[in-house]
Amino acid sequence: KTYNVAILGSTGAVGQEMIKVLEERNFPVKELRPLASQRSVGKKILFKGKEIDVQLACPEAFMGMDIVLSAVDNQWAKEFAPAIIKAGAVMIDNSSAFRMAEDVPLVVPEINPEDAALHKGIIANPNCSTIIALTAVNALNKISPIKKMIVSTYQAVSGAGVAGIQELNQQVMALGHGKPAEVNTFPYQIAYNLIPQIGDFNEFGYTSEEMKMQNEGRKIMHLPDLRVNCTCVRVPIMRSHSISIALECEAPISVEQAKAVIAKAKGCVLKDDPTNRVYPMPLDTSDQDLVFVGRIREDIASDHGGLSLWCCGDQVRKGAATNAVQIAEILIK
Ligand code: 2RA
Repeated sequence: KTYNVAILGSTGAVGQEMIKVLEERNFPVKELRPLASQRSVGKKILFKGKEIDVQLACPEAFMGMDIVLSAVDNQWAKEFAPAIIKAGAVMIDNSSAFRMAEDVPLVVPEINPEDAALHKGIIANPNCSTIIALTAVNALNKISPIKKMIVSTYQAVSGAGVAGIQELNQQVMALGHGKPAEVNTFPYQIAYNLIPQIGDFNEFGYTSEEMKMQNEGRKIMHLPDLRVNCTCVRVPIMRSHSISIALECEAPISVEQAKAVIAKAKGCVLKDDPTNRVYPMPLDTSDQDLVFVGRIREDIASDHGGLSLWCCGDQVRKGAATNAVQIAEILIK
């Protein structure tokens, strides 16, 4: 059986990667319909060696589609969701618009694939840093439910799309030639800098990005009492997010056991031999789908047998496009 698949936001960083991943994973596509805003209409995308015209994203554009991979912002996701459902397609949405909605499953295929079947027309793709962090700790959660995580994220500029990537490139080039850096996408210059703000702050001093780790983690892992203290930082890295995690489970897990289960965990690669300088680094995880995990050690500040670890994963792929295509693969099984 083959399927008609629309890519909503087909010219953005994630939309382009979705098309690439569909081809790489040989997803059974009958018709690929790349959709975008007016300014991109007429552009061509390449799929399986054929050039396909980008069409205007409008309600009628979803007619005849079986699956819509959506890589647009919250406003457009909300705008088009009714038409997508009315057309009888399933929307796999990368925005945060529907992630916490009661009747919308939030799915990381390695963690809670069974939730996908509960959809009522929309399945939400979790936030990129949530996907990467939870994929890394999933094997530990299976041994003993995670109670608490202290997380720091080091998020690539690709999280802000093509504009973020272009901004870092422009700044590095300009500054290298004694010219001024242009600052548009991020609050401050990102080249040679770290910005401890992604999203808006709430009344407790946490950003919307930081609250996602707890809110989405609770839903994906079915841990309603999970507590997460997250600090999200934008770093001058192109594509991979890096994440530091200190966690406590209901029962202590030894470092040896943690390494053994993570080495076999779906979606993970254990890169943990620090005395030989073997540990995850963002340059190593770009352009592939696995989450590299290392620096696994006892948390010496924990009174409850906690562990610390470090992980890296490609934000555009496993953090967005590949996770969405994996959800589509669950749907057609
Ligand atoms: C970011 N997670 O990194 C957000 C959206 N991709 O900017």
